[in-house]
Amino acid sequence: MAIRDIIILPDKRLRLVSEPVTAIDDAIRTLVADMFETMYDAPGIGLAAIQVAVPKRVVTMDLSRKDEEKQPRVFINPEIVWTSEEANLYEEGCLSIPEVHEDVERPERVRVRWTDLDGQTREETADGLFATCIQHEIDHLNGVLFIDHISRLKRHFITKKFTKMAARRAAE
Ligand code: GNR
Ligand code: NI
Repeated sequence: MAIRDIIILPDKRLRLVSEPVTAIDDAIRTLVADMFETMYDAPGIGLAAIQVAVPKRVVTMDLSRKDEEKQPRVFINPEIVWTSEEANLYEEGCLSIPEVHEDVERPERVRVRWTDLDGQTREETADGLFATCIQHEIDHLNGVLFIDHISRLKRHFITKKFTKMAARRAAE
């Protein structure tokens, strides 16, 4: 297993639409193991494969708290098959946009269908943090970031700040 580098804004790869997984092979199992190691190290509660520069539809998640037992979950080719009418505001962050936190409005509950590591199709209705996180991660698989859901003005200044920081790093 290995901790992989997390790509950050304005890396254009974050805008790729990830490809479906067609076979759960050793490459996918290694990717998932590395994603967990990377996610726990960060630390984060979710991670999409594109954040470690792999454009495949794979998500890892663990919503357990520090004082609880770990609850690692893997979502392969996840899809939202239903969303509630009611919306919810949640302050989101993203490992690819470090130190930025903004309120995002999303459907409060979603029904999610995915494939697990054994190749089984699963379905569950998510609410609370699970609903927020799975929508955030599925957005990543489609090249969408949480800043796309906030005001243009805020998005503009966040993007500008990260573009400037990248230019400064490149000039060193
Ligand atoms: O670690 C993370 N925390 C978080 C908090 C609120 C809403 C979404 C998230 S996901 C984020 C990790 C991440 O960037 N996943 O893509
Ligand atoms: Ni994210």
